[in-house]
Amino acid sequence: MRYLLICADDFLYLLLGGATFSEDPPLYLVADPGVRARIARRGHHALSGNLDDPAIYRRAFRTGHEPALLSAPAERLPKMLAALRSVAAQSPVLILRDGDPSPEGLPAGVTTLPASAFGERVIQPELERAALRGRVERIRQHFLPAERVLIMMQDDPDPDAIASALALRALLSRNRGSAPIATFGTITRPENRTMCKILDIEVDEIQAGAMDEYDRVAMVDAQPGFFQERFEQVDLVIDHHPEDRTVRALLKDIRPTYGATSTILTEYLRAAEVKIPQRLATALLYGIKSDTLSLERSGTRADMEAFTCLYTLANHNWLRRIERPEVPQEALDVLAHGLARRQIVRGVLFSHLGAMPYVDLIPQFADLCLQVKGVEWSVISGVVNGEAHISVRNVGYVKSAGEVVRAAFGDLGAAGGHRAMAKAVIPLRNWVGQVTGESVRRAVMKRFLRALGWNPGPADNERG
Ligand SMILES: [Mn+2]
Repeated sequence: MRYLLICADDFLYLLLGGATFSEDPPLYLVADPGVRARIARRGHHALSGNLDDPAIYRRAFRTGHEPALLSAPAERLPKMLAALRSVAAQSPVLILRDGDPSPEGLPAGVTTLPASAFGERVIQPELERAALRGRVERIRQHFLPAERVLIMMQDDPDPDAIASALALRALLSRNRGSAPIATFGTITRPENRTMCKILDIEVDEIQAGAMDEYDRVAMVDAQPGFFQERFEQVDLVIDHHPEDRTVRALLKDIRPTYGATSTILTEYLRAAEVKIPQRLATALLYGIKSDTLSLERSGTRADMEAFTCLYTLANHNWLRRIERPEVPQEALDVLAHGLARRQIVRGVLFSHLGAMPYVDLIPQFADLCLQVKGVEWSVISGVVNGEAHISVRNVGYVKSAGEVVRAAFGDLGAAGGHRAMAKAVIPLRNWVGQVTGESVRRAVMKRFLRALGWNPGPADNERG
């Protein structure tokens, strides 16, 4: 279907620069024969004539359903529209209008687009991209002469840090040998280790002294002040945590409003037009997903845009394997036991899985149990390597899971989380009294219900 572009002078032609819109080349309708000739000389289609007269529209419309874009001063619009409508009553019409408020009395089927939309939707993002390109260029120039670059992450790197480090290395066109990704700590969380394994990412565990071997040090998803080790000065900091005022970095980009550092790096790669391979896209997408709980927590517009771009580039099979680790068959027996012994008290589903080797299973089971009809909270506990792990989920419109878990278990060990998910990890030696599977189960229930403000009575106990 061909588009009709209607404007007395060559404004639309200059603005659109020969845009094609659809398979059929567009047709320009202008008032001035000289403008028509100029457009035609450049190989585009144009008609000229009186734009207030139906005659020109009779020549232009083939079906009467062609979309028309119209640009004219407000006072001239009604006549032009009337002439157009007399020929094509059904044509969708878009009016590009100047700064004046929307003209009144426009007939039905007419949509308006303010000229300022070009500024906001086209020019401004491009200016931002140009600024980002400049920033990327400065970073590249600074790192260019270095023989060895160190990319540092926090002590127990999370997916956002790992993905950001990988992206920075790609941005600097370096490899593992010339720019290792490192931490002073170690990756502890199983899903983060799975991420590195599936995406083939090597993270080096180094000592503070090893930093002397590098010509340049960059830091992602962290700032020098977050470390126990002292940094004289680092070359680059890219982060989204609140800024530590003492940051000493030659170059820094700290954006606390962003949900993930991976979003900043995705913007860099796009601005610099670096191809994002599948492995890197999957890492960055997972980085954003895990830091923002799939955009549910502190995800901004920027995070969503990066997410959308990465979503089409990522390998979703790898992502699924990282996010949903395989369940060993023996674990099914643990689950079966837990399901059979579940207790539901006032919408809270409790299940204690006892001593078991699969720490991942506890949060997975907590997710599953929240789907049970009538359940608003799921509280799943298990004992792994001498520690009680408690995973809590809720439906989101009740008390904050993080606060309740802190109130219930904060005096015994690490406890905390967010609105809808939280966890506690408690060394068994911290439980008062004799520790048996049964006592952990009962203590979890009692403490949790008390933190919710309920005192469990026998009448509340029901087998779900
Ligand atoms: Mn982060």
